[in-house]
Amino acid sequence: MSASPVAADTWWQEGVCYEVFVRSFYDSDGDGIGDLKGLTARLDYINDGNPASTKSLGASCIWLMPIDKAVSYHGYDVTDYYHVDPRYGSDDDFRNLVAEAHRRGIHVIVDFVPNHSSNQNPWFESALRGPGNPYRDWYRWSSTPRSEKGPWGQELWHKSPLRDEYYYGLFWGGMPDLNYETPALLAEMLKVTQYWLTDMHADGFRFDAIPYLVEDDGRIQHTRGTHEVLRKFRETIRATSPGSFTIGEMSDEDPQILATYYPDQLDAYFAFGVAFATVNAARTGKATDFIKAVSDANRLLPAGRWSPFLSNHDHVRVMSQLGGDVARERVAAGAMLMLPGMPFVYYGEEIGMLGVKPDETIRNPMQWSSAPNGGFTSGRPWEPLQPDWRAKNVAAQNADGSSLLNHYRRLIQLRNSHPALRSGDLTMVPTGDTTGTIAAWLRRSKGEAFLIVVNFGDRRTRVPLPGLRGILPTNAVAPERAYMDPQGACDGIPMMDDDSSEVSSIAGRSVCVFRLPPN
Ligand SMILES: [Ca+2]
Repeated sequence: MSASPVAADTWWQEGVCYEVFVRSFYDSDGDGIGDLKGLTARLDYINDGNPASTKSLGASCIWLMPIDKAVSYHGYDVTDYYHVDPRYGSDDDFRNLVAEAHRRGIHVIVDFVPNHSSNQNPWFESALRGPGNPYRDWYRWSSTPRSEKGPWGQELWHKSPLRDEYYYGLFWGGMPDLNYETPALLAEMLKVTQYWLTDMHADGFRFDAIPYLVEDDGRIQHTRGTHEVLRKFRETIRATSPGSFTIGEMSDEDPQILATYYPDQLDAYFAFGVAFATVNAARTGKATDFIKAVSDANRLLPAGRWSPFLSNHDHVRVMSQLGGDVARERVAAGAMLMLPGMPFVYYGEEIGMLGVKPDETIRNPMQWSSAPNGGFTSGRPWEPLQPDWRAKNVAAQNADGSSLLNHYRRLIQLRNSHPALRSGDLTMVPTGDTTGTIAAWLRRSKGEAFLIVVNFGDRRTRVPLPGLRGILPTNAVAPERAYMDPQGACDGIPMMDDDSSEVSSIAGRSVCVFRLPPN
């Protein structure tokens, strides 16, 4: 069982990506704020470059939440799209991070915030002064108050602090929307993406809030103009750096809406519907909605171009959603990491970090060890750590072979080691399960197939697999167990040579992966 190398132009179809909030990952200089040098120092944790390593997570991609110069702590209100925020380091610190990441087989994608800038961006400060000023048309204006409300009931038009007029800002007054109907603005934002690819050596972008790029006659999301702008971004990015990757945040969980963003816009999108269904299945013990969400995505969206995940920086952390129940998170992670597309793991998820809103407390400093401040900083952390850091941290879970962290490592290593699990296609397998707790699917590539059986419920269950023979053309297959969690979860193995194929039984809250050898 040896790892095959990942081809340069398909890396994003085969790897696992790790979402990092730089501010909270590791602080190199003691000011309490995580920084690029700190992240660089901890790259081996993410991937040490050795495919056989059992000590690193094995991710081949990192997504950095915004690192551009910005006003707020989260960085989604950019004041300068061409430079790294000095709180995180210098532009050269970023280039050095990329070089060090590449040495380990890690690609670096950066958050790109195309929908809006900060109201302290010099472009907006100029535009505020009125018609005739540079950048005026890079934002949208109204001479009269307007009462339309946004998707979550918010005000969309904000009073100018300088003049008797209003500007458009979907999220809030501090983040005025950029106006893509102005050709110069579109050209500038395309240039920003080129700059990060060519001068900063980034490998691609996570596009923030893509449904809202262009407003059209009262419609504020999913407009024709938005799709057109996304096409232009991908064309430019592809032409500039053919091996790069773009993934969009389209957070509506309806796969029919997501389908309108293919085939010719960004490379991939986060599968929010699948993510919510996965965590809900682990929480409720019911597999039905998970099976439906995965089947819908598989049917409606292009293969390998939707990314599974459990939660991100906008959601209550998975472990909190699951009431602190490690067995539930283990089964959620097992299901998620055995799906196709590039899965995303949110930093700290792999050790089961807790966190509920407000946003700052789902983005706490990483819990590295039981040293002061969890080993995150030698100074005073920008935000206190979650209270459980002394017991729950990377060092403690390194020392425990059965920890959640080692479960993530083993799952990712298994995935990385097999083309069928990395990039093979997906076929849901109907089971004879009557408890509604079981999901089963096949991942197949040329000459290799895996059967994944997940029990979201809490009881040991018999799993008849009458659907298997109809899917696999062979009569006699002797599968082998490739992974079980927890140990001993699966009794018996699915036999293919009679009508009663079944996994004799599968323990509650467990994941079983069977390898079906080529015949
Ligand atoms: Ca720092």
